[in-house]
Amino acid sequence: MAVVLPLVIILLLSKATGHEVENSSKFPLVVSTWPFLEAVRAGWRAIDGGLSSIDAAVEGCSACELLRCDGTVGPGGSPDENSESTIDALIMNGATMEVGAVAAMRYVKDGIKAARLVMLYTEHTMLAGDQASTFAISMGLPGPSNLSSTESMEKWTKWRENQCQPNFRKNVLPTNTCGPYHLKTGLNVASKTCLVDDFCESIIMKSSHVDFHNHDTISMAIFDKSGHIAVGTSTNGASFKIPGRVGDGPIAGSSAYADDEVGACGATGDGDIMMRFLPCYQVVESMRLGMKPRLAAKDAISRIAKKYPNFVGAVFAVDKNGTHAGACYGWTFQYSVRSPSMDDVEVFTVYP
Ligand code: SD4
Repeated sequence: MAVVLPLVIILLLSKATGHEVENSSKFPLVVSTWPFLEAVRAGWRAIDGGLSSIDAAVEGCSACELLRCDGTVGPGGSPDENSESTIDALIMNGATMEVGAVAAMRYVKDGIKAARLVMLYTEHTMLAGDQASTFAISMGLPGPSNLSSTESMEKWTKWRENQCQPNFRKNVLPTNTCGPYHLKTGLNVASKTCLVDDFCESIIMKSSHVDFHNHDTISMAIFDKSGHIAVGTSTNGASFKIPGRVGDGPIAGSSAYADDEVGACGATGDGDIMMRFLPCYQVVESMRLGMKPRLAAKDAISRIAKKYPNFVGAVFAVDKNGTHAGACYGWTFQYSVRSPSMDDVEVFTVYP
């Protein structure tokens, strides 16, 4: 985690949870993936101070972008094959279902603020790549900026020295070194379907290099005093991604989802896999049908695990009463909560 705290403090703040946690004095409420304590505090200060849930989610996620939480939020992390860092971000209003998102945005550090600009000042839902950057800058955000850092460049240099391994290519040659890559001849890729019982090597390989250290994201849900929800997500994605790759971060229903009538969800993990299942949409819709947050979270995660037994990911679920729970697969997950009944952020630990 980028918020580096002495272990003893983390342990003091940490609660192991295998069950649902009811929130006695409900709102406002902030829930976030991982022990991103400063981000949750920033979101809390904003919502407790009377900002809207949208603006508070922006404050919370911006704090993480500024701190470069875990090296995987904000600039300076997850270099792609060309060493460049790009940003995926999303904001969603649970009262109106409005969404703003930026995908693979270059040269602009403020992912979540750019997402809010898309939501507030366009009829679109998502802008991507260079054009997202141009839009964000034209609407007042600083840039163009270099999003690389010393750490991201060192990481990329080591990866090059390691013959560009691991990487996200499949069914191409060469396999053990850097590109340029070309299609394997004689391989009918289209006919190669991966049944669960007959799992493709490529899928196993792909998932195995996504782990706790190269894959984190902030996904934050904020309930204001009246229970209006906003969710926000920001990440620089996956290390050594193929340039142009968009993860689950800017996909509504995948990295986050909210509906004031039901509750909210935030996700983290292997976005390439998770976005195929819209796990946060699944969580919210399951809760709409009456599932408790814990079961809804577990169900969404198991649907993915059933098809991709090597994936790594987690979700938190919060219902409209503020009851929260998490579920994870392939790693131990922590999520953070701040509510009126707490003196400070509390961290909940969920085991696979
Ligand atoms: C992605 N899900 O781009 C994001 C990054 C992440 O924890 O880790 N999330 O795949």
